[in-house]
Parts: sequence; C-alpha cells; structure tokens
Amino acid sequence: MYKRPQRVAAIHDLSGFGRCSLSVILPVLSAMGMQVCPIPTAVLSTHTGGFGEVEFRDLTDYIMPTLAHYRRLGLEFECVYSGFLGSEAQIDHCVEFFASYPDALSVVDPVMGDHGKPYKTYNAAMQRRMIELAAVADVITPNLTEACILLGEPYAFEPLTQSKAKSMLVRLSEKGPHYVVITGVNMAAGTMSNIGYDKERGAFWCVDCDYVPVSYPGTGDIFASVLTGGFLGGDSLPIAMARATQFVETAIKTTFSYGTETREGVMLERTLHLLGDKDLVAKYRIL
Ligand code: PXL
Repeated sequence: MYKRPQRVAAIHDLSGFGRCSLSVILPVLSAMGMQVCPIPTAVLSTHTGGFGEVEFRDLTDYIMPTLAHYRRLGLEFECVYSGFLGSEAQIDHCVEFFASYPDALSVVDPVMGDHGKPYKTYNAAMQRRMIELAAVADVITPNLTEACILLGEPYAFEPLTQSKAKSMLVRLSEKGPHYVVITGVNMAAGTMSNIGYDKERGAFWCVDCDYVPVSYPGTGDIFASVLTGGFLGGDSLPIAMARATQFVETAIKTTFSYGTETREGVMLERTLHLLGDKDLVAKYRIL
C-alpha cells in the first residue's frame, strides 16, 4: 500500500551561492527519501563566510503566516528542523512551530558560529535566545563553537579530555534535548571526532573523522541533515552519527581532491548519490 514519504519542515535560510543551508538541506534529505518543505528564514545572495557584502532579505514575517496556512490545510510533519535564524523574533516563531507539531521529531541545529567565533549576524541577544530554542528540541547538533556559546563558556582551544567532552554533552542535555551531538571536537587522544549523548540511556558515543587540512562552509548543515534523515529512517544515535560523519568525510575528501575554493563549499553534486546506499554504517566507538 502507498505510504507517503515522511515530511520535514525545514526552517533555515536560503543562501544562493556557497552550498550551505537550504541549498544543501533540500537535496540531502530528498536523496534520503524525505519530503522537505522549506520555510526560508532569509534569502541571501551567498553565505556570510567570504564573499564580501551579501544581499540579505529577512523573512521573519513569513514564518507565522506559513504555519497558519499549514494548520488550515491540516498538513502533518514527522520532523521540524531549524537552523540559521536571522532575528530574535524568528526564534520565537520556531518555538511556536515546534509547539504546533508536538509529535514531530524536533531538531535544532543551533547555527551561530565556527572556529571559535560567532557569525556576523549573531549578536549576544540571539545567542542567549538560541538556548531557549535548544531547550525545546529532541536533538541538537552544535559544533564545538556553538556548544561553548550555549554553555556560556569560552571556546575550548585546547583538545578536550574524555571527561570534559562528556561533561559538555551532559550539561547541554540538561538544558532539554534527549540527544546531543557535538561536531568537530579535537580530542586529547589525538582524534577529530563527532561525539554524542543519549540522555535516557546515559550512553556516550564517538565517531572519528579523518583529518583533511581544509574546512568548507555548509558541512555542519549536511551533517545535521544526514543525521536527521538517519533518525527518520530508523537509525540509532550512533548509526545516524556514523552515517552522517562518513558522508561528510566523503564529500570533503572528494572536494579537496579537486582543489576548488573552500568558500564554495563541498561538491555535493558528486557525492549525493551515495546517500541512496542504505547499508549499515557502524564505525562508532563508545566514548
Ligand atoms: O552553514 C551555516 C550557515 C548558514 N547560513 C548562512 C551562513 C552560514 C555559515 O557561514 O553564512 C547565511
């Protein structure tokens, strides 16, 4: 019998050039068999990482009327997934969106910064409000910079010991979410790892990444999207983390081999087909 694809309401910006946010979230989740309904928070000519002055149109007043329309239509979503937000009011609107779909998996990628620095558009008030949004999520996927901002701590430039890593995961989960995944963690043991915590089970997980001497924008969006698609497809936390890590690693290595400009993001076009491979990816460790 026909079963419609699972639906994801994706509340993120649309950056035209540079392969991040909705430009990568849509293809990734579609390739994983999900129907993505984009709710753009802003439209930008490029992402904010390296293309000079950006054309930016805020769409704060678009979110609530769109939610109202979907409610009138009786549209159901299996997942609501938020990311880059352009204003404080958008955070309130996302909270309301999540509250309107209490049975949906709620994923908050608290996009705020990278490499120890907040993005230009994220002021201190927005950083504080993002903590409120993370509190209503089932899953959060900060990178290490964002994890430090959410915890109100200075950025951890030193490699993290296992006990510090576990403490960060637990303290983030105490703010609300059941699953916490921190990406891009330089571990004291010498690995670059993505680490995760399942609050209900009290279980910690770690997936190591191969080192590549470059960093591309949009990889956090791709990671969170593959993780979300994995969960919706029935993956456990460590399997979803392993799937997302492996895909991002392959996309980065493929792109690096061509030597393209890093600000243009990863060559998703050359790797997207790999997401159709449902084989179990089990390259995880217990942290
Ligand atoms: O990939 C995160 C992201 C999303 N949206 C915009 C960005 C960035 C990172 O630079 O600039 C507009």
